[in-house]
Amino acid sequence: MNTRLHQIGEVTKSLKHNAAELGFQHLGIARAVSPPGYHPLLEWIASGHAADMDWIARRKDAYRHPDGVLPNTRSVIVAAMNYHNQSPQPETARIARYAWSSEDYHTLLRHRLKELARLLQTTWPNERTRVVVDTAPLLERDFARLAGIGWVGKNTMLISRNMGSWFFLGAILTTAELTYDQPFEGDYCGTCSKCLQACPTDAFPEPHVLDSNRCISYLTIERRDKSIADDLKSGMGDWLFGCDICQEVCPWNRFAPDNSDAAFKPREDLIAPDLLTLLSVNDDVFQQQFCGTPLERTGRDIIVRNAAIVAGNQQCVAAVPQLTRLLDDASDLVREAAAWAIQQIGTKSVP
Ligand code: B12
Ligand code: SF4
Ligand code: SF4
Repeated sequence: MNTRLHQIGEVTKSLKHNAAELGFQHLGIARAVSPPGYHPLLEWIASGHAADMDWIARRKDAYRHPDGVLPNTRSVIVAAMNYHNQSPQPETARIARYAWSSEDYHTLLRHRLKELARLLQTTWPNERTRVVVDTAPLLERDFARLAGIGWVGKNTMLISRNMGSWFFLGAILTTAELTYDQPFEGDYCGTCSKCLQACPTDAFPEPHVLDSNRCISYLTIERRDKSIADDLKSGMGDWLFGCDICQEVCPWNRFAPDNSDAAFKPREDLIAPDLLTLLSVNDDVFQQQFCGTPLERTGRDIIVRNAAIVAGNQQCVAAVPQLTRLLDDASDLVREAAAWAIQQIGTKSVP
């Protein structure tokens, strides 16, 4: 066999082996092509479904091909890391499962992918690589499908037949050629539509399309400078940060394996956050408590705003003293949410 081809095969094998050692459950490799989801992405943006996430539209040309992220990319290596943990969800405020551990997943995945990329750099020092987790203009789920990891469910999640959908994705783009996996063909959702029916805010205008304006994950994490419409505040229910409903109801997640990796060990105060404590945090306490966690990203004001909305939805009478104090908060988003919550508690407690 030609030496170069042999080397490509060996490096591909080593990448898969090293990925497993680094805690990735699946690593697939796709050719760098213009992704089939590019036109759906443009339609999604044009329909306003990206809401205020302007950073997506601003870079829409770069999504056309991985070259927009790393010029002359030949291969897109996609890795999946399971974050599932069986811990029961509390009766109180809820944080999405992906955010239960002390470390932010962007940092964790980037670090491990960089370690993996070192093999490419040492074998082919003249080739370039770039590690991508979330923030680059790359349709990660589309490339995960092209790399054979799974299919895009009606809830828009990438689903694997072995792992369900409780996993993160990350990618390494490289100018090097590798051995490619077959794209995942087929759609194992069948006639099921549980996720579409279960979404409390009707965020799916149609299967495979999510309107971020209505998604609790967007509302609790990304919507940081505008108020939330009252019907959506009610739809947020107990969700303080993110939302897992369209994954919890998915039959493919029924037997999802756990990840015992110490990096995903959940923190008690994130599995079961205390609403009254959260309503009282100031910036300093927030920083001390949540520095390095996924919650740090939104900052204190947004978490307190969300906590006020949850208190209103739960008609939590015990929260009224804190909510009353929040009527004088420096943040107008917090003041507005506190006023709404007090009104909810008042309205609902009248027989
Ligand atoms: C913006 C964003 C969001 C937005 C918008 C989500 C969305 N559905 O578009 C908001 C804030 C709402 C969000 C929420 C969540 N997110 Co998010 N998010 C992203 C981000 C940064 C970009 C996604 C994007 O480009 N959306 C635009 C749409 C058009 O693209 P898409 O969702 O990939 O859609 C593709 C398919 O739907 C397909 N398609 C379109 N039409 C059709 C039609 C048919 C028939 C078919 C088959 C396919 C198809 O083509 C599209 C383009 O590839 C990605 C990371 C990344 N760079 O990819 C993470 C990412 C998608 N999020 C992730 C996670 C974990 C979540 C949450 C579960 C967090 C939580 N618990 O709260 C929720 C899940 C909500 C949901 N059901 O999607 C993971 C998903 C992992 C997985 N297994 O799929 C990612 C990949 C981050 C990561 N690095 O791990 N997220
Ligand atoms: S994450 Fe929650 S709000 Fe968003 S689409 Fe899924 S069920 Fe609906
Ligand atoms: S709940 Fe059903 S329709 Fe929705 S993603 Fe899972 S299998 Fe597909």
